[in-house]
Amino acid sequence: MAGKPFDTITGNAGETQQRGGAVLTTNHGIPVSDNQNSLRAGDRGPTLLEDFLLREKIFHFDHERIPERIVHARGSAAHGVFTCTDPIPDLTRASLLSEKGKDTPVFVRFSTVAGGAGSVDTPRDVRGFAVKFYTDQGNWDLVGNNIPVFFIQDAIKFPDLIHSVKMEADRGYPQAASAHDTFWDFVSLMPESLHTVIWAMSDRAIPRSLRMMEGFGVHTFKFVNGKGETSFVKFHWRPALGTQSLIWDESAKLQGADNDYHRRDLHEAIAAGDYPEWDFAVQVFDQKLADSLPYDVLDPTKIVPEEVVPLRVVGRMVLNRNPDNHFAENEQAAFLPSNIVPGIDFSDDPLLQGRLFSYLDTQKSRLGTTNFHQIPVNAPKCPYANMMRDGLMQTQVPKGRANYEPNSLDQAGEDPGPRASAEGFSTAPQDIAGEKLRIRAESFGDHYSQPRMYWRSMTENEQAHIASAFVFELSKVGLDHVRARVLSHLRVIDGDLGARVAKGLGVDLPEPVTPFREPLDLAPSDALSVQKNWKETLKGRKIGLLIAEGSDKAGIDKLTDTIKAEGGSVFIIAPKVGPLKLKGGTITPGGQLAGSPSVLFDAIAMILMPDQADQLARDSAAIGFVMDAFAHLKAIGHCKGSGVILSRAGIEDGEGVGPWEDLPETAKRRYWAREASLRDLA
Ligand code: HDD
Repeated sequence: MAGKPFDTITGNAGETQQRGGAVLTTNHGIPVSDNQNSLRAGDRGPTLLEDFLLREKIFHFDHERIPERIVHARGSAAHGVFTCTDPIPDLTRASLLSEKGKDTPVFVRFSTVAGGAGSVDTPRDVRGFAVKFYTDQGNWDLVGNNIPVFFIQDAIKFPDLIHSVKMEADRGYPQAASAHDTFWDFVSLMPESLHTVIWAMSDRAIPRSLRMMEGFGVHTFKFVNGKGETSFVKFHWRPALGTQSLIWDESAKLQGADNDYHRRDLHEAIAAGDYPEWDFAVQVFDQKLADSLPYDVLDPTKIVPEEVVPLRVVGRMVLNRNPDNHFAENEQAAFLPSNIVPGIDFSDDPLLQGRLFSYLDTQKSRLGTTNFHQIPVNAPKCPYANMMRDGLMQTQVPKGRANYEPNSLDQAGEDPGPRASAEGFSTAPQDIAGEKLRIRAESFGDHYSQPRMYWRSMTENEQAHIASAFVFELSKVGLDHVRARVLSHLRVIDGDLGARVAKGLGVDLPEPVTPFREPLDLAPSDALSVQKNWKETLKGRKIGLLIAEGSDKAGIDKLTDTIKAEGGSVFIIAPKVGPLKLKGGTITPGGQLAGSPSVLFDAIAMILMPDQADQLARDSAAIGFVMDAFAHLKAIGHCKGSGVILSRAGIEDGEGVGPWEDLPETAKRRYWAREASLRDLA
């Protein structure tokens, strides 16, 4: 029997090419008649060099990638708006903080530090928190992290730090992991890193969501008001959903279940209108207070606890728009700590001073041109003009003769071009005297008091997570002397910490190092603990609901509606992904059980008919679903029928495990106390 005619354009029997949308053209606007076939000599002959359509398309594709960022390569981004809620013109003349209700557009990029652009979202790592404020006085980039301190005190050590944490030089692994010899070798020899390291070993380094991270400007900056008076300031972002973290086993399993866990979560939340929000707070203090502290506020390995200098909330940021294009916006975004606006100024923090050079320099090698500021995501939204001209990829067409200054072309009646103004950025005057030296200030010399304060501010469960993270990481260290040197530092931070990590590794505790300064017992700060500040809410939380054929639709609807009413979301999972006949209707599930493990959710529920539950009780995906939820300290809601799955997994009713009707309440928490009975933490 003869088939349909063969289509010489698509190569499909009987299919004609789909047409619609705008006319496809070359990059030079020439309309294209065939985007499926290259130009050949004869229907089976060689391709012709004259095929400019083929060559242009392949040429462009061959050059699609640009160098990824040397650090923070993997990032997720969003647009939004910053609103001033409490103006502080007495402290700063920055216009974005000058008027209540004043809106400033922002672009934010969150990132991991160590992994490449294609690495997973949930390794143990510091997270970047970079905000570009497009203010009416130019762009202010607050390029911070989700941890308020940094590993090193001087920018000259940055390449060494990053080389040590990234893939080892000879073998090219591990990717996106600090658990290897070279990182811990560096740490053990650089005790200034210990404060950031203890944060990185805490649950802060495995955030549940980018929406649930605090952000910090890290360095001490300066505010300058209209009278030229200065004060010190530290910047903080506080997530409206509260700070929430994963636990280690969960984050490791997420690396298999969904490489894009954080990126997807951010994108989906914004697409659903569930806009992520942060309060913007400042800690402002003067030189007198700085002088009274037992550490140096110019040292980026130190925080100023909020019990010492309280936070003042001055604004709110809402992220309300996903990027239209990942490359154009996220990949080409260029953040520069040197982008600062009148009213804000740098401090002498030596790490910050080094950063002021590095970021501008890096953009040239990544984006290839000094005109990277003209890329839409980087361009100011206020007018900008100067005498800088030309360069690769210049897209602006300045008019007139004046491209130098001073000039007197105004006297000839021509446009003389832009001029500096007294309102412009001016550096706050500061007395500086001293010898020219390469030296580390003695006031930067205490590396143990603040890690000790951090350790002592944690809950018991958080301490167990920290000690276990040290055990995990050091268990991957093959060099005994490196491991021993780390332990000799840990016991100075706190005897209990050192002993627990040594015990967890099954090694002897070495002699302590002798610190330059005897550590102080600083007062613990409750604000540092994630668990002590947990927000009991369903907002932003995602419940995985396992159903199967015949499940009760009324129950499913009731649970879904209650959770949604409180700001949570429900994802329906079933053994098969096609439409499902239920008691009382049909539902098309969001995911199949094997591809929707419980690590993807904050809590789970099961509404199943007994025969379906019996069948699932023989399926390892269903057993794994409940076992992991239990092991990850999540709430589990079940119906009578689904009890058989729980008993097969050895799970009994108890705190957080009970009838599905209780789930809207129980799903607001994690059950930390359950953990001691589940795994041997250090
Ligand atoms: Fe950095 C990127 C944050 C110290 C050199 N850094 C980068 C990003 C963040 C941070 C969030 C990603 C920005 C984006 O999303 O595009 N960096 C920090 C913080 C630091 C810090 C909070 C300490 C307080 N960085 C630091 C030092 C140096 C750099 C000391 C070099 C001397 N950082 C860079 C860089 C990057 C960068 C190599 C890579 C890509 C880029 O700048 O644009 O220049």
